[in-house]
Amino acid sequence: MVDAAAVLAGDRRAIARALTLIENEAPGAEAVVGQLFPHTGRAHLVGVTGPPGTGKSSLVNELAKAYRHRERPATVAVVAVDPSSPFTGGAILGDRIRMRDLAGDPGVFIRSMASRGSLGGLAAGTADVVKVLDAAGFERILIETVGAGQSEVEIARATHTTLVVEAPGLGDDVQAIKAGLLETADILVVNKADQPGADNALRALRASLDLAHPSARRWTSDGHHGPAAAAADTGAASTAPDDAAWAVPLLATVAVQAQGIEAVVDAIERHGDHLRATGGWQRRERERLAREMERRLRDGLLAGLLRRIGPAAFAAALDRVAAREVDPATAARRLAGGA
Ligand SMILES: Nc1nc2c(ncn2[C@@H]2O[C@H](COP(=O)(O)OP(=O)(O)OP(=O)(O)O)[C@@H](O)[C@H]2O)c(=O)[nH]1
Ligand SMILES: [Mg+2]
Repeated sequence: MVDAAAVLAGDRRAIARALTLIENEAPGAEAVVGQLFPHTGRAHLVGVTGPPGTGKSSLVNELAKAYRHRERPATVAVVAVDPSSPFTGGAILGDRIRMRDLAGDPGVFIRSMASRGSLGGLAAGTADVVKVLDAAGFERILIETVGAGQSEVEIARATHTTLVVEAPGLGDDVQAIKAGLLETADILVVNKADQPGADNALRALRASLDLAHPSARRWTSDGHHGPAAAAADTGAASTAPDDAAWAVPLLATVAVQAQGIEAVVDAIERHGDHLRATGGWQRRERERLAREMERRLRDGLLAGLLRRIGPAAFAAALDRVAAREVDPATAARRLAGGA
């Protein structure tokens, strides 16, 4: 039994139990999330995504530390989503070891999620895990996903702020990576700035940013707003899409030496302020919830339909498709229509 009141009070064991329930897709998980949901909506959700090995976990670790050491510390939850490795997999184990210096701090909660079943299940599970941590009162929730597939990018995007982490030396396919990820970035970080090629990576990304966001002005080097953002701050652009006025900051970090971390924290906070000032916060909130409802409708409809059709009828239809007697669209339509 999970005590929702204990979760709301921030009881770590109750939180852990609720998360396990969700991860196991256990009966009762939905009821707990339902009880907690009215208490959600306060946390600033930050997605951290990027190609494998760019230093996302190291950066998240440093960000969490930085939040704890601020003048007014914020409580932080970290959710590491790893669709590829099983629960005891090396990557997550490595993450756990790296996170050790945060252990024992009641203002930090770290949870790794691995996929048991489908990626869709992972997205649903992550959304619910985030709700629990939000209800438990964590003020910032950092969600790390490897930006390799659509589903992982979707998880990172289902946040208020998306941070894309790149690293030098990814070679010439730097363009290809950008194509999917760059438009989703609210903040772009080149980590491993101590490595050769960092300047090139920064230059290339700056150029790509200018292409991806042609109307946006870069943050000037002294950190002041460009004119577009300034207009938004005065409320003059309050009806404009929030993203148009936000100039994506491009920042360099060395996560393993804790360099450049404060600037990233500042950018995250500034982006949160920007969203609140422009109505973007509510807009992203609605988008996120709409996507979740759509996903649950889709999953529910599909599951119901497959149940109704039954595995035998599905297999029979598949046989005919495989034999090229029927095309997949026609077969699917007939199955759906019961014909
Ligand atoms: N030189 C250098 N190495 C770094 C830096 N940040 C991380 N690393 C190293 O890069 C490797 C990968 O770091 P992770 O933090 O695990 O990267 P990740 O993006 O979380 O990796 P995945 O989750 O597997 O995609 C580790 O060996 C880190 O020690 C950095 O700023 N400079
Ligand atoms: Mg990682």
